[in-house]
Amino acid sequence: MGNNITFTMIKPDAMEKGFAGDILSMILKSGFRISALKLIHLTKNQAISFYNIHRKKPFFEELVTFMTRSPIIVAILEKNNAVEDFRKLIGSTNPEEAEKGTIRKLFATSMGENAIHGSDSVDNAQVESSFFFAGKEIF
Ligand code: 3AN
Repeated sequence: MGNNITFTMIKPDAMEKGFAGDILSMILKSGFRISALKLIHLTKNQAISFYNIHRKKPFFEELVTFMTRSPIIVAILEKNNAVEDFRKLIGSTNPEEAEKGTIRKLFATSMGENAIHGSDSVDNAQVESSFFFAGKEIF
């Protein structure tokens, strides 16, 4: 699949505020195709494992608590240059620095509660997609 897919999560803050529909609409209007999608409530172990690279960071515990707070939407998105284009669409990690019109500018509130995840590399897009989806769940 090369650089044609990215992985996303609509995070607890955005889900709780009812932004999922608007966010999915923006994603589709930006030319991404949804090739897998489901609603899940992350367990603590899943969150720890998914964010393993951040385990030494001071915000790690806060991140795990936040990500397990409410059900989230996880999805695989397909488009040419998906990883880079999706990072542009979601905006900077810090919503205050996110560009106008990006998902985080519109829907995120802070560095921690920043509404949405997007894979940061082509390799991670594959790893993260496989973390949540079996081959038969990807269309
Ligand atoms: P991004 O999601 O933009 O790739 P990363 O990979 O630096 O950002 O961070 C992963 C997640 O960790 C972020 N989405 C955010 O939820 C959380 N995070 C990052 N920095 C902070 C921070 N300073 N305080 C609280 N949470 C943070």
